[in-house]
Amino acid sequence: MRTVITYGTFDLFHVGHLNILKRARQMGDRLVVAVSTDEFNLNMKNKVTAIPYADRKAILEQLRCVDLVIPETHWEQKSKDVAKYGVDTFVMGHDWEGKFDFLMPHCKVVYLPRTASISSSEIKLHIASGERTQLRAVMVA
Ligand code: C2G
Repeated sequence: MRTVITYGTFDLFHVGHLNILKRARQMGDRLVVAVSTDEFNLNMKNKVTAIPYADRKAILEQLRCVDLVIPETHWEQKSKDVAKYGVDTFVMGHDWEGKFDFLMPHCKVVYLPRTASISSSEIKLHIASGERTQLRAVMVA
């Protein structure tokens, strides 16, 4: 059983999140997703999530490509998670390039290209601007 893990907030779920989760799942037989709690986002990422942790977790748990959702409560939990879940591959978007190379002795570390022109903050700005256009990002197969 090849286990893949990835981490994120997944606020205002969008196709950029879906793309990385689908691609991560294709790298193994099981995908574990560590979702940042509201407290972790506020205290450690200085992010106020629009959607509460419980709802972000419920959405991810309904995706065919996600097998298990766990909470992300602190930066340092990754090494323990890799051991606890028998992780073979750790996946993140390339905006995190290099930041998690310390995991390399324990598992494969893969940084994937981000999906262009979509992010939770872009969605918030787009709505706040009153734009009558749509945010168009590309879904990968
Ligand atoms: N992502 C992407 N394309 C986008 C937006 C996000 O590929 N257009 C990826 C990010 O690179 C990340 C994942 O989707 O791998 C989740 O993104 P966020 O919810 O923004 O999570 P982040 O704030 O990057 O938190 O310990 C790691 C952190 O929890 C990651």
